[in-house]
Amino acid sequence: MERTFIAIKPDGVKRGFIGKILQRFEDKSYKIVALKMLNVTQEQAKKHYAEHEGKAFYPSLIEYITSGPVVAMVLEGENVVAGARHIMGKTNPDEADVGTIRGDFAQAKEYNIVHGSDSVESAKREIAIYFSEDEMCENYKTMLEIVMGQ
Ligand code: IDP
Ligand code: MG
Repeated sequence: MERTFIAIKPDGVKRGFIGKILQRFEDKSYKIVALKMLNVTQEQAKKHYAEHEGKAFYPSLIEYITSGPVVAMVLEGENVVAGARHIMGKTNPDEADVGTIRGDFAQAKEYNIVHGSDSVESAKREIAIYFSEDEMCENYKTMLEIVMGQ
């Protein structure tokens, strides 16, 4: 089963959207396999956003993601990487559809309130930056798994 890494960014936490954002993913019946609140360190931020190093927005991106606590999670489900990004909406909230998290709750690309891995490979890499193996809680069944007999 596919896994992805999601983070509610500091603006999402400060604006009080933890519950609403979690609800969107729970509504889709993705399984929450790990969940925690943490202050992202400089080291974690630089690893996470290594692909953007050198770009004009990189310094402010590192400042933004380390500006307050984030809520980090690992979600599991069928095609969850693409599905979660669909629920999040486009990077630029101006272009994100209404009904998506960014479309509904964000205005600017710089403050787009949520992160989601863009591929299965990125997900593996990002999960390892924020979680250890013993923080994974997969040994329970969601209602969907029970209904599907999984
Ligand atoms: P993604 O978060 O949708 O995968 P990426 O292109 O990977 O988008 O960019 C990572 C993050 O960097 C974005 O979520 C956003 O916070 C920030 N970002 C991306 N492009 C810009 C930009 O042009 N200006 C300012 N910030 C940006
Ligand atoms: Mg990205």
